[in-house]
Amino acid sequence: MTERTFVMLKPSALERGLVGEIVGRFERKGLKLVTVKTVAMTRSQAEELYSVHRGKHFFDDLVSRINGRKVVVMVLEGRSAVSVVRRLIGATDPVNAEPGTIRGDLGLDLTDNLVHASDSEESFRRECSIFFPAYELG
Ligand code: 3AN
Repeated sequence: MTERTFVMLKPSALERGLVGEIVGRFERKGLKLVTVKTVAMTRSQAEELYSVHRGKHFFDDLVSRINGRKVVVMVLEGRSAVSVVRRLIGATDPVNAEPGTIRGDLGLDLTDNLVHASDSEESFRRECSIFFPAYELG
């Protein structure tokens, strides 16, 4: 089923010059870029994006490490895009991420693990609306 998913490249992906490498992997897999932009993350956007983790021990660190920094946000489209992107990204902790995945090949830090991607259709709708007004989604 063709679906859409939301992806955010974390600040380290921009700082390390890995945007092309990561977006290239999504494109080579066959996913289509619906829209993409760079934004300076606000605290309220970060808190909303990570709202499911509020109360966890790493929540404050997660938000403060991204607040005010530049990220790339995008919407990708394709067959089973939500699960396909999650598999391309790999396990949350790059130590456990399989070689061949983005986190497995390109990162080591747990909090700053390069990429965020929606884990369900419901998360996609909520996360996408934090960064994109409907008219930008075509
Ligand atoms: P994923 O990004 O693989 O969906 P989630 O949703 O469990 O993983 O976690 C969201 C983000 O929170 C992760 N990308 C990572 O930056 C951070 N995170 C998750 N678990 C931990 C942890 N145990 N310690 C520090 N940061 C964590």
